[in-house]
Amino acid sequence: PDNVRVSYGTAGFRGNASGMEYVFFRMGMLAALRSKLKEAAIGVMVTASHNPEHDNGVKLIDPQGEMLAQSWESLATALANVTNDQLIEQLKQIIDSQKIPLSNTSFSFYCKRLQVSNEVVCNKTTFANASAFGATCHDHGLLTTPQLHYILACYNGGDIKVDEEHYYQNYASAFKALLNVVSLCKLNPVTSPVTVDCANGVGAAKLTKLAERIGANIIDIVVYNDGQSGKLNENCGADYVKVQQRAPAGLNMEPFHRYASFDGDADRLIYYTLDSDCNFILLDGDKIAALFATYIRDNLKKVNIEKNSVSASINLRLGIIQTAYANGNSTNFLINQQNIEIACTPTGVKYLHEKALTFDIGVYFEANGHGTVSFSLFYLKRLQKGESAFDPNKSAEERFAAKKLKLFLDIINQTVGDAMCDLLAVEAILQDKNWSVKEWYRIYTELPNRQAKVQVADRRIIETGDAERKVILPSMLQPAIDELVRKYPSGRSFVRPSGTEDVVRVYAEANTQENADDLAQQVSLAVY
Ligand code: NG1
Ligand code: ZN
Repeated sequence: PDNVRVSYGTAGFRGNASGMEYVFFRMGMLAALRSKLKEAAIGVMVTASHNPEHDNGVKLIDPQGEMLAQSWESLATALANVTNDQLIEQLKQIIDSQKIPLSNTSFSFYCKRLQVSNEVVCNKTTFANASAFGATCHDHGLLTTPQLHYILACYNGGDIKVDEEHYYQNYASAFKALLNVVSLCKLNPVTSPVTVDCANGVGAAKLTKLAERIGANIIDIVVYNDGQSGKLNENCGADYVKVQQRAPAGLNMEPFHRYASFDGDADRLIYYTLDSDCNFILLDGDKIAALFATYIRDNLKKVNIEKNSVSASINLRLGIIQTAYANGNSTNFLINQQNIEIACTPTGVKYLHEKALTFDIGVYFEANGHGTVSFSLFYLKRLQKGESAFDPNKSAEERFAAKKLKLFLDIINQTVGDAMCDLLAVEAILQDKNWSVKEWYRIYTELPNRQAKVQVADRRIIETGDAERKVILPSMLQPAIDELVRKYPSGRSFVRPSGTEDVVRVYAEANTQENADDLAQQVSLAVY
């Protein structure tokens, strides 16, 4: 349409579903071209993640299950924005500039979003058009986003028969194997139910299947918001719970029970509970990252891989990658109390993932619950050596720690943040540590914080630097924010244009909730 410009943002294209047909149409073409170039299958995921039901979106997935290469984001944006008259010319430009061998075969995998009125049109358009471009298309129907990443990576890795069932079998057996080792180390393994709000999205049916494969005697998962009565992402789901800092509508919570929420496409996970005074307690991506990293680090210490290795001089690097949204107290806890290396990147999983790969073990989470762990080949080799270097003289504790690290790695979906795998990983760690949610949330206390949105004429005039922690343009804005922040003890605030919504996001934290709310409001006014 005239005067409409879309861009391939933090998570592909997003917008009102009714106006997106041409974007789907063109992404079908682009997927086919990219597949020819990479000589591998490319994924096309149709989802608007945590956004309301009337929205839709589309993103491409690269062969190993990673996000579309950044250099192609601008090609996607250019292709989506040309007029029909310019379309052929634009395609020719892409083919020439990227030297795409048109004679190569191409494959696209795609799967679609649940409960979108024009879903069928969007999907048929993408599908038909990729086919017209010579791609062989595999329709995987409804999947969570991480399931498509997983299936695509397995397929391109040579397992051409991979399907959804393969995903469940893989993670269910990894989880059971880890719990087996965990319960061998203890006399009384604790099991208590976890209630999971699936945001009325695709995750409900998928989690039910995964839980069935594991068995109710091993994990007790109660699915809430399964899509039977409520609307997708409406007053529920990980984003709602995180931003509103309250339970999904209608959920009657009990103190110290474990609750979790997925978002609509099940790539985000957060936990929450009530304390004994019925205060709402959130355990977000920062707390999940802290749990994972300290678990890995503590087991590494027990295994003492370095001692057992051939070249003991090389250290394994463990790092946590955060964004500016990470709570200040989580960063303090990890650096000062746990002595774990921290890196900060701009918002968007692609940046965190890229940074994570620079560590041997990179634990990355956005505060909103999107994250996973990446393990280097070097770490894998060390782990194998650590395991095989064990002789009968080694303690049982050492042997178990090595085994646990290996099995923990197996329940992680390394291609992308995966709510189901992350849930299994949290549940396994809590069981191993004999922790209830209480011990977990007490590892550190979050600074009170607030997120707000400001509608402005053109959010793109805001430019940020220093991993989005500072505003560069307009030049008067950062000094104004600094001045406001100075007024509040433990104050911190930053603003950035959203990559998925037409708003400027404001984040503030301070010593009290009142101050955090106040600071967010003052900064919002400064932006406005
Ligand atoms: P934007 O709209 O760019 O803030 C949001 C999330 C990102 C990421 C993307 C993709 C926040 C503050 N931002 O991006 O972390 O998850 O959506 O879904 O949560
Ligand atoms: Zn999502």
